[in-house]
Order: sequence, then structure tokens, then C-alpha cells
Amino acid sequence: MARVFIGLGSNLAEPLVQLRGALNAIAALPGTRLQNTSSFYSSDPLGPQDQPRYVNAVAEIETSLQPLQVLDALQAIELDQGRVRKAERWGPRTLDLDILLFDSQRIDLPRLTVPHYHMHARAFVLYPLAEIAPDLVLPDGRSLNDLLAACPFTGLERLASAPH
Ligand code: PH2
Ligand code: MG
Ligand code: MG
Repeated sequence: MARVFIGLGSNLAEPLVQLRGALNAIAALPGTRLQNTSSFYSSDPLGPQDQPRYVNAVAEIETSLQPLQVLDALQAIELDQGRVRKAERWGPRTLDLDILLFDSQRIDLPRLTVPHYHMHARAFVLYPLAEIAPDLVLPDGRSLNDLLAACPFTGLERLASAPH
């Protein structure tokens, strides 16, 4: 079984509903157990500013699926929940599910890069992740605590509503 962290994000079509739906779908994947979910966070959009705020969270799963099987499954959930892929970089989306970490593997495939590109410097990834895995160390040896120390809690608001 692999321990995998997934970043969830949405800023269209009722983000809270999108994230709850995604968590249910992730929990139902074959060979997979949803172990933990962070709080939901409202976050300033990174990228184009003429888009709504996002809701972000991080989930931890245990899975017997291989990395590309997890990627296929997450992309199927994104499509199922109405995601339309657009050319605009960092544009608005109904649902974004990113594999952040897959055990301590480094994966460099055309379809999949793990650890996820910019997770090291994104408050909306690091703070939810720290809630459920405070002692995490990345494959390159950097601790989550060190990354957090360099990443201010700005543009982020922890939402009171429970994830489920
Ligand atoms: N995702 C993006 C682009 N910008 N901004 C926030 N706050 N949260 C996101 O998840 C996000 C973003 C592309 O994946
Ligand atoms: Mg993303
Ligand atoms: Mg993505």
C-alpha cells in the first residue's frame, strides 16, 4: 500500500459541493482507503486575478493502485464532476485533483510529475497538508516545517465547515 497525498481545489459551481463530491469519489476508489482530510480553506486565486476565490483541501489515502492508475482515477473524477480543460493557464475550474506526494517516490513522466511542481511554495497546499501530516519530509529531504517557515499564511482562510 502506498501513502498518497492529494490536493483538491475548486472555484466554480459551488466549490464546497465539488470538494465533498470528490472526497466521496476518492473514498470509493478500488483498493483505496481515505485516511484523513484537512479542513477546507478559502484561498486567493493564484494566477489570473479575474476569477473567484478557490476552496482548497488536502486528503491522505492508502492505496494499492499504481501512480498512473491514481492519476487516471482522479482525472475521471474531475471529468465526472464537469471539468472542462481550457487552454488558459491557472484559469478557473470546477475541480482540480493533484497528486502531491506518492510515498517518497519521485516520478518524472510526461503525464505525471511527483512531488507536484509548485507545492513547496503554495500556502493553499502546505497549510492543509501540515494539518494532517505535520511531520512530513519530502523526497528531497526538506521537511514540511521548513517549507512552512518560508511560506506565509497569506490569502488563506480556514473555513469552519467540516469537510464531510
Ligand atoms: N489552482 C490553480 C491555479 N490557481 N489558486 C488557488 N488559490 N488554489 C488552487 O488550487 C489553484 C489556484 C491551478 O491548478
Ligand atoms: Mg492544480
Ligand atoms: Mg491539476
